[in-house]
Amino acid sequence: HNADALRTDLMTITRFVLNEQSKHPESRGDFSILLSHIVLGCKFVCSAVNKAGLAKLIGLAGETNIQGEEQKKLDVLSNEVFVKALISSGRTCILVSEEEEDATFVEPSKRGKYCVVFDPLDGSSNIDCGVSIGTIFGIYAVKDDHEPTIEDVLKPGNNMVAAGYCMYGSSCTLVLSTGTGVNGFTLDPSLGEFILTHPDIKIPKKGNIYSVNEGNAKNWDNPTATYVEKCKFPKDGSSPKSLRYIGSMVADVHRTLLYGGIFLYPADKKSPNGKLRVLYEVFPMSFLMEQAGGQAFTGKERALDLIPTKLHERSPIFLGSYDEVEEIKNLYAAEA
Ligand code: AHM
Ligand code: MG
Repeated sequence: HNADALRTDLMTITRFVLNEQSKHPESRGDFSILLSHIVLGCKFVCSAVNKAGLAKLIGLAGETNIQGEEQKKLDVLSNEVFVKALISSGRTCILVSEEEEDATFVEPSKRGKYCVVFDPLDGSSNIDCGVSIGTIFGIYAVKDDHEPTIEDVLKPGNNMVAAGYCMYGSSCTLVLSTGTGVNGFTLDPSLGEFILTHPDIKIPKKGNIYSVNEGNAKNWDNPTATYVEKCKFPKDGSSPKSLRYIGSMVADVHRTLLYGGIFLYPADKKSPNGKLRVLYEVFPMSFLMEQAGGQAFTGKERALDLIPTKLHERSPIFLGSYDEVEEIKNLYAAEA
């Protein structure tokens, strides 16, 4: 591409998805409409996150909102925005949010064929110090030959038709896959539009960065401990890897996707299923990794093959560059 053409012929996320959908003659634009509502939610949360530091200041000055309520917590606010945006799209039937115990079944008059699983604001422990946080989402298509039930969402990640995340960082970046590769869009605040900035993202086959909460090391299982030890003290003469851990999954996965390496939240003796949630953390990120040429493994199986039995189920996860995850898989295989 020549830079000038890009500057005047903007590939917005809407245009991009409409282009993709036009390759499927049966498509009636439902997905594009759903996505535009997700994008609206992301823009709202981005703006709220940017003002989060100031909201404190306003709070100190004794200001409350029109209803006289106290400032809502950002994760609660983000959840409300996404739920409302998704229902009003008229394209959803079931919603599963990290913020809500139960699934939401959309009333028949507003119902559509998609089920959306999401974590509206992941990494919220990072909000108060201004570190990057994000929204994660996955989308399933539900057959319309029956009344939607919880079983419609307890499906392997492999069944997802799309997945993505939006990172509220030094810039606001939305990374999306509809099952034909991965593309990244950056919000141009002056236009209020996400513009294609990272076409066809491929994760490097190998990587020099590992990303894990090493504070849990004393409780790790053997394969995890062996792998991390090898990152630090390689025996084959190669250089040790660098450690990067933000503690915000979207930011850690985003870096892994762009620079290569591995992100792991393994099982440990205290949390035998790790920490991260299958439906709206593990699955969408695993979907993106595979679509970018990487791998995602649970310690037992390919992450996208896992069949969840509960909405908020957790699973250990190892995801990233093909070769790094392959090494982990071999270590677990040797253990078995
Ligand atoms: P949250 O959903 O409560 O925000 O927790 C999820 C976050 C992820 O973003 C991150 O990868 C992980 O928790 C970090 O956990 P830890 O602090 O145990 O390292
Ligand atoms: Mg979360």
